[in-house]
Amino acid sequence: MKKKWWQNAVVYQIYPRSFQDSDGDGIGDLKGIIQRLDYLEELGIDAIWLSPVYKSPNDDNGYDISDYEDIMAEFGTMADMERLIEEGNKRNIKMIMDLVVNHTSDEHAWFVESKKSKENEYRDYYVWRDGKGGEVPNGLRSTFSGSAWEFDEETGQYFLHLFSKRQPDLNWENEKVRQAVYKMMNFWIGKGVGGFRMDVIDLISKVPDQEITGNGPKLHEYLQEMNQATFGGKDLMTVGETWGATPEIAKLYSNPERHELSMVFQFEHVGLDQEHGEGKDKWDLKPLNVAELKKVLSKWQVSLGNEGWNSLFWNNHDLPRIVSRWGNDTVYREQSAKMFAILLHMMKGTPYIYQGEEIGMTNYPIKDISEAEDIETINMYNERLALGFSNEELIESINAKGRDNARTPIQWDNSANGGFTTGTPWLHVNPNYTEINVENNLKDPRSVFYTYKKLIELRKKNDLVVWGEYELLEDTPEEIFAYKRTLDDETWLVVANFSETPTQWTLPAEGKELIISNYDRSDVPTGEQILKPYEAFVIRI
Ligand code: TEU
Repeated sequence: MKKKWWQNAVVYQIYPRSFQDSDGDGIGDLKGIIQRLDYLEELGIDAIWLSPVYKSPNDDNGYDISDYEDIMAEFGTMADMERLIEEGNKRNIKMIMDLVVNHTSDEHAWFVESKKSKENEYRDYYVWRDGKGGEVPNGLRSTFSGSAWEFDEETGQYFLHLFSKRQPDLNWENEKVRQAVYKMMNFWIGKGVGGFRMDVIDLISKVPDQEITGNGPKLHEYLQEMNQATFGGKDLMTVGETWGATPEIAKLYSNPERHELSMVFQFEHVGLDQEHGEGKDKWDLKPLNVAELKKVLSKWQVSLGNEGWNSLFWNNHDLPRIVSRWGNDTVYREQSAKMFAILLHMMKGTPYIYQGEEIGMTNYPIKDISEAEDIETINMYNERLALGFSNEELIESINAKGRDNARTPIQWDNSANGGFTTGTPWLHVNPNYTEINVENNLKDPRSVFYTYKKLIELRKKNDLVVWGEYELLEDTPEEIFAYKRTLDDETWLVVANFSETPTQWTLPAEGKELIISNYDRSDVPTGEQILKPYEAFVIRI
């Protein structure tokens, strides 16, 4: 495989609304991001995945775009955006744009036209169907609750929306839609961006009448067409969000010979703490089984081989904070946060850090639904309440899985609102900002931040981290997650105690050098060990 810049890169995701406010309106903005670029340079990242910054009525915080070639007024102007790209490039930080093209906002000019009449030249930009016997066309459901079909009084037809009813799905069958998207992508490429993160890209080819929405028949054809028309041959990075990917499907996207994407986000590990089956989804909680996690992550590590590339992540703006989810966000917060960092960043693939993860930020538990901002959460709450679920169990699910958990403002220092804004923040700031914040992390050489920084450095300095073979050690106590990375004649052993009880284990080889650890250790671990709560280390063996 020909080596690419993004194969030894580390990407940092910014959710602009919650990153840094520069003008006191309580909403993060582009100038705020520019102010913090030096901090990100200090961390050592190579690229920023910027959640959507385009013009949007914010029904889904920017994932409902009304103009792809304009900037959301709350975030700034196109001139600010150009400066952000330039200031990033000066620091070798590329801007990866969020490409949300499965749907637009209902305020996008295309949809405004499309709604006007059945004969309108933009009618076919979206998916319109007649009802069946006065009912919706079929049983397709929206991810944000309820039917995926919405009736339009004026023209007497239903339009498809796999997300909110203010996010109508584009009709990718229409060649004009595809060409308009490619033109817009080239507009951004012309501005010097480093690539694209493609929102729910596995949904773009669908056969709505057969209720096929994911992994549709023309998906890969469209991606090859897009590649040719836009970023192909341009050394840009692309990552597709693909909830429905298996390793075999991931190879279709990311095998360089197929000329589609650099890599995809797969979500198999993300689903391990939910019940599966009819009517069940992420809100139906189940405890994580560590053995399953080891199996799933290891499967992805080995199965892509040279025919694809992995992305590595615990967190994003849709997922709860990992330290609260599968670690311990009170007594062992720092230890478990560092354990997750070590486990993930020593794997093969491109790691993604979600803003605040690098300082060990935690979930924000709400007491009442009135505190929720996220449309997915609010719709689910109303739907399930009507179905007879209790308020208590719904709040429990929301606190475990709700998207607001990851969206609380970044805690920069211990001044009011964690230094995020001088105004009223759009979403509650976690009160633990007085303790957990960037300033405290930067002052303390033992902080979570410096573990991330060191892990990034290790990746830059050691080909083994980027290219080494991965091998899971099967013969361990269940809560010990241990794997080897090997390149040529060098082998590193990564060991993590995925539990808050001390666990005994005898290392399978002699430790020769301690590479990194999350407890202060002056020795090189070797022989029998009693691993402390969430203890993790990497040794050369
Ligand atoms: O997410 C896709 C998606 O399916 C999520 O809604 C996901 O299922 C859910 O949050 C997990 O519970 C992408 C974006 O990342 C998300 O923020 C958007 O809301 C969504 O697409 C629609 O654009």
